[in-house]
Amino acid sequence: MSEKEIIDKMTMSRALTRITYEIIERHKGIDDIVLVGIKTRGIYLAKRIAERLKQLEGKDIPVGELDITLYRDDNHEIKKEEPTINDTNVPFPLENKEVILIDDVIFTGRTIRAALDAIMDLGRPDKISLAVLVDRGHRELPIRADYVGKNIPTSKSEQIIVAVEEVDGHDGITIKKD
Ligand code: 3GP
Ligand code: 5GP
Ligand code: MG
Repeated sequence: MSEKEIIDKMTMSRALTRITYEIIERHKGIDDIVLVGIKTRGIYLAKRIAERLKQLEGKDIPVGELDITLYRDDNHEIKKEEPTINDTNVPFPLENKEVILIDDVIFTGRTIRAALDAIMDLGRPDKISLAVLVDRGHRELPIRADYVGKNIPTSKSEQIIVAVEEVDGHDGITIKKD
């Protein structure tokens, strides 16, 4: 077992700042944008992007939260794990808005598929985009991120540990190998 820090606090901060600039660049104005973070760490990343949008554009962008947990079906010989929606807190209308979903890591894409279902149940936004801090590969669905902090190729057995100050007491990204 080995753990190696691959992204430090400064690099992580710059990646979030770059994503924020990319969001601004791709929109004529950011008035129609809302952010939805995926629990747990996606929510804190969403809040940081909202802070940067405020600093750069002087606008308060709403931040909602989705809690998606793994639904385990262990009754079958083949273990099935599908992410399902546990809790939703998106206290603003989505009509005529562009939703930017924010997660720390994208892996199979199944969490994002579940998140898209949850958003569709809440309303009909004009558009949904996806921002992730890390794309570690291994997609099992035709889902990709529009904004990517870092592409980090991994093996399936490796794990990416995203630490955020608010939860972990420090910022940084570590790769854990068996
Ligand atoms: P997060 O909620 O901040 O995203 O699922 C609980 C935590 O475990 C997640 O934190 C996630 O970072 C981490 N994690 C690491 N690998 C996996 C994985 O393959 N699936 C899931 N669901 N979580 C993982
Ligand atoms: P999915 O496989 O659905 O794309 O990812 C499942 C959930 O687990 C997502 O919220 C994603 O952020 C998280 N996840 C998957 N792999 C990793 C990983 O290696 N590290 C971390 N930190 N989170 C992961
Ligand atoms: Mg996550």
